[in-house]
Amino acid sequence: MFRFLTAGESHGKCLNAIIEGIPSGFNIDKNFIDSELARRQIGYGRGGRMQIETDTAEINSGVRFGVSTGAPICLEIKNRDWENWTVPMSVKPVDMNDLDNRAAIESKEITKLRPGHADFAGAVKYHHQDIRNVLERSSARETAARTAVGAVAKCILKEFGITGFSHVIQIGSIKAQINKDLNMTKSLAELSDLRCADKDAEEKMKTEIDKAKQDGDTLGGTIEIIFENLPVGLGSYVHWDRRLDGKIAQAIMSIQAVKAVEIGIGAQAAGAKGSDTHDEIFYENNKFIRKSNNAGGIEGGMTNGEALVVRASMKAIPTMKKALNSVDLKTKQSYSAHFERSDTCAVAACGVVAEAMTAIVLAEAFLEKFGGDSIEEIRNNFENYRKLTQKL
Ligand code: EPS
Repeated sequence: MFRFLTAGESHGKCLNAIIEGIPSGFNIDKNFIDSELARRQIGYGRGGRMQIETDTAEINSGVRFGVSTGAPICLEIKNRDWENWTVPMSVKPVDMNDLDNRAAIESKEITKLRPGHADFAGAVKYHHQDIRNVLERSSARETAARTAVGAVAKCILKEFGITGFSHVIQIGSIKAQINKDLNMTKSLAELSDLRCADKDAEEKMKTEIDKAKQDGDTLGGTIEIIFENLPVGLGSYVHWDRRLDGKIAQAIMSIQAVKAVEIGIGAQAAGAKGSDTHDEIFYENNKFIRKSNNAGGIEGGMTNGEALVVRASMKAIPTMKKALNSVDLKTKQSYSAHFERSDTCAVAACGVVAEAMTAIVLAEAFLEKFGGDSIEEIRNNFENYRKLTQKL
């Protein structure tokens, strides 16, 4: 079973991920993982941290000569910024009688709660006096590790022709025109530093980001994630926790700042008639086909062979120069919320992370359906299923 854990703080030494359940024989390409990490760093409106970091993944185990062995894969991404945080983020106890140490730690202490962040509930739950302990792990920096894991998932999927991409369809109040040509959308999104395929909308989005930055404010938005060439029947209708749409929603919702997930026409389906919602079925050239994809590739919690279309909406980042009213955790007095270096808009990056999370769910479902311990075994299972379903 494909599963993973991540560890690491935003300004700690590194981020780690351990992935379990990758069968043997898959090409695990470090350059590809690094290129996915680089894609996550791009995005107009991102903050100063992205100028410090050049994320790359060290593969510490589970891969030999570029190929998975079946053993757990351990990935490590170093935080370059760590060298500026060795004292305030020290793992070992620090001598607080040393005035330099004390000053370094106190300068990074946070007590003014940020509304919208994990600060309040996290400090209460884990009984922290210094909100730094919450921020360090709740930070979206952790998504670098998920992106690396997602890249490994993509290495599995691409062996079977399954590929995916994301593009930004809204930032703040600006909406992009959606082009039905998926190849064109993908190429244009990859060329855009906002990952938006509509050039006119991209310019307007940049203006809106500049304005928000000037005002000390932040912006959210929506991305669309599309995966193609999926076999029919990943996921299942038989139990609530085997439904693939439910798994995708959980995975996407778990990304920092994501507030809504939709599949296909999503919330629009609530207002549409059944006759305008469901994708009619035809049989042409020995194939079941659809002429629309309002379902977004999932019916009854299973892939139906059409492209998987997922949309994720991200709220504006809660770390703002234009700080909101809040309260100091220690003194209980009213203050403006804490501000430290952050992004004005990270929607483009969120798209790359959402691709990674979708790839992880799909790889897990794929390995569950066609499972085996080696690529050869999985290929046989996959081919047998294909032959069997062709006889239908
Ligand atoms: C991020 C790293 C962070 C933030 C951002 C995402 O770096 P730093 O805190 O050092 O500036 O830029 O995190 C948040 C927006 C957040 O709210 O946690 C990254 O690597 O993506």
